[in-house]
Amino acid sequence: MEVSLNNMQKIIKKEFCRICGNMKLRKVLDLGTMPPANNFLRVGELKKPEQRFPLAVQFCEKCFLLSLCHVVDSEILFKNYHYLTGASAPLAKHFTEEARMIYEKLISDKNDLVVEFGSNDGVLLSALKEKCRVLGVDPAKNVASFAMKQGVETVTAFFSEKTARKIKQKYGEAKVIVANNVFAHIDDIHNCMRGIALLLRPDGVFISESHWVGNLVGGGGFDQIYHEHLSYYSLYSMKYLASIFGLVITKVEIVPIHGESIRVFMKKRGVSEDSAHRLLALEKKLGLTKIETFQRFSKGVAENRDAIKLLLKEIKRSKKTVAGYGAPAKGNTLLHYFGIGKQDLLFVTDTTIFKQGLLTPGAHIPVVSPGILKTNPPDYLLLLSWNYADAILEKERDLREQGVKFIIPVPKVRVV
Ligand code: DWN
Repeated sequence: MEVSLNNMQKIIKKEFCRICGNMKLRKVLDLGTMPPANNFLRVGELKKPEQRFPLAVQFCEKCFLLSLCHVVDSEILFKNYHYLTGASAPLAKHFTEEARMIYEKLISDKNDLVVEFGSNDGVLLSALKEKCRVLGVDPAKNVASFAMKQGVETVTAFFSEKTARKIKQKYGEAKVIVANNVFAHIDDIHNCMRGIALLLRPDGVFISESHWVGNLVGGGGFDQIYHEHLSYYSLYSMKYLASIFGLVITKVEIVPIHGESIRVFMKKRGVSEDSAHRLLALEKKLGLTKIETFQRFSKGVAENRDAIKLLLKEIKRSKKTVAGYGAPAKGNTLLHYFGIGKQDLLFVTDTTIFKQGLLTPGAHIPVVSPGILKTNPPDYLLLLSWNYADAILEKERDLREQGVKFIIPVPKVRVV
């Protein structure tokens, strides 16, 4: 896939595995070229050419990491960010519960320091700031300002060995370091791990939570593949990475967030609990160490694409209307790869104030406040935020009783 010249300086082809250095990576799914999934546009920006980059994934048969074939410059992806953790109530609840666990199980002194990188709008650290010292790290100034308004001190920078050194000099070592939905976004993961090892107290814990590759190829959806998500972690690949830096994975949980995410606890010393051994056995059983699993997954994605396009065609033929529910980043991968655009969806609703009034990247579908559903509901809603289906279907019970149908798009399309 040739990258146009003016994009060359903004994207590199990843020729080796970022964890183990293996050069023999094998492509398993190619989603074509598309704009970055969180690059929502203002109407006035439509005149400018929209940046599009190749989106494909490759598998490492040495450490079993699934990763993007290309890396887009992180300044393009993260400097002005439209995603707010707090815009999704179930997600805010999840991280508030994680903050409680950190306080109850890992903090023993008010002077203990908790550092979160990729801290976004500070939802997690806000729940801890009265209990211990907290510090956020996030490169997106617009989002970090939200956190600072909540009283969460935030360093507006990418987390790295250099950032960690500066934090250690100013604040001391961290008892807990947290990285939620950011570990998968980092290209130079070795530099990041050196920063963690440098900043973490000898008795400290590093907690990383990322979308689990078992969900990507299982009950979740291919649409979690987009330019921000450079890596798709299994416990196998995480364990390989930790071992390079002398860290031990002492505990692991699969949490029901973003489909299913893997939450890993790493320490400088300790022993692995049974949870780690059990998940490794499950990953082997699911075939997450075999390329054939990912090749089968790719075939299923193409079959689902055909099924969704047929459904939308039938709905259109019956003169019914469809809109999108939620404008998540992943929704833009799904819209692009499935060829769904303004001709299919009237609008997409979203609770994120940053996104309302903008247009989705590429398809340029208007993002509107969910209030429109009270006055002008469509016949069908394509649930692009499928990972919150239970909470949303409950929240929209009235709409459903009026006869509005929800289309759950992945892993296999169904109407509820
Ligand atoms: O790594 C990342 C993943 C894990 O989270 C980041 N790159 C950004 C983000 O990706 P996403 O945008 O796909 O995440 P969400 O949390 O699935 O996005 C949900 C979207 O749906 C938000 O924009 C908010 C919206 N929403 C809504 O409109 N009504 C959410 C809920 C729960 C609702 O009721």
